[in-house]
Amino acid sequence: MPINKSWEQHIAVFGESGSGKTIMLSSFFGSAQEPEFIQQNLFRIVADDGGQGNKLHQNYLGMRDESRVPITDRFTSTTYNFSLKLKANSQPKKHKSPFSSVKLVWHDYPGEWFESGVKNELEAERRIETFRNLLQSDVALILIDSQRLISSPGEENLYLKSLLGNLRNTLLSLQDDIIPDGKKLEKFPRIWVFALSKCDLLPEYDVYRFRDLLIAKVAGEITELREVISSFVTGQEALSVGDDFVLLSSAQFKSDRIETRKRIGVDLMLPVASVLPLQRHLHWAETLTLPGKLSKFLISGVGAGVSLLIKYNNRLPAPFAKALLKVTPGMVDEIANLAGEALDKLQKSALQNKDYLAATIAGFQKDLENAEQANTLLRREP
Ligand SMILES: Nc1nc2c(ncn2[C@@H]2O[C@H](COP(=O)(O)OP(=O)(O)OP(=O)(O)O)[C@@H](O)[C@H]2O)c(=O)[nH]1
Ligand SMILES: [Mg+2]
Repeated sequence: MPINKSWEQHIAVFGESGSGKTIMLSSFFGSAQEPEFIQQNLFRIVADDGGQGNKLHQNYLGMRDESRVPITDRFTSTTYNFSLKLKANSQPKKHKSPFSSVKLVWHDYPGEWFESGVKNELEAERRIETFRNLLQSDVALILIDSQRLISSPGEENLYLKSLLGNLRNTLLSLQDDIIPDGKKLEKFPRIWVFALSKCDLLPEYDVYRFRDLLIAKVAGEITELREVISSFVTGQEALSVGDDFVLLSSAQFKSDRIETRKRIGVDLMLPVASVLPLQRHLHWAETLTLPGKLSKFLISGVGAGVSLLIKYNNRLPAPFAKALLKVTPGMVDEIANLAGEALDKLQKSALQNKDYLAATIAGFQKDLENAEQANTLLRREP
């Protein structure tokens, strides 16, 4: 199996207008420019488009220093390309990473488009184009806005139903353009995570309460959404819609100030975009009877991450590339699901070898574990 030279993970974010998408992105990028982030991590996050990066950073600084929220950017469907630059490139040759780069591509789908549709032909074309682009994502986030839940006490179900109904209808209306010949897709976001945005407004919520709210109010709509999504893809069993939940807050918004340090879940976006699909895809490839091509596809998409983890597992022969070819999905799954002490060991060994990429991936796995322990993330059982 060839190992990708560049490991590129995409994430798609769906949320109605005002649900907090732009601020989350600004908080994600801006906080990564803070000295403490740079000192604590083995990588830096750089925007491929400097102008776009500066704009996000400026948004963040406006919040941090002047308690000012950025002006809304409705209708601007934008893709943001970030590169993870590893700190040192002084790795000994034998530990050189198999990749030249790691990238995160963030697709922002304008909320207006799924609330009120498009206004004209040109916008319709842009919408299809935007949607095609974001199909490269393994993970899609659906934002549920805490503010909207608060403003309709006792009637949360109306908001939730309309949100999920809009998303479902948007997908249906795009179907003929996305798969005109009815030929189903291998590459499509297969993990749809529910995210409670602005969760600082609902401090009494943990991730279990958030899940319970959705199941109690809109279990039927979630099933319908899953049906629509599954009508796009091959291997319908390899799909997670509403099995994972996360709490998000881009900052703590107080009446007189915005505390950008008090973030929840924003720092999980990299692990959610990379390690979550890695584990899930491997598990599917191992346990489901899928068309052979799809199984291969699911593994190859995340092969880059797997190869790093295999490299640090002593039971497998080096070089890791060879190991990857030989390894059975069962073993791969076991490695990708290392937890606790075993994960610490892997991270330590990677650090000793100055393999900062492997150490970073192991760190991401730990971040997911920690968030689960803090009840801000709930992943489905494998
Ligand atoms: N309490 C709180 N408020 C937030 C948070 N994030 C965003 N907000 C508020 O929500 C408003 C809208 O956020 P945006 O990020 O602009 O929303 P959007 O999803 O990008 O909206 P469109 O661009 O119109 O699709 C902001 O002006 C803030 O007042 C958060 O984490 N907590
Ligand atoms: Mg926006």
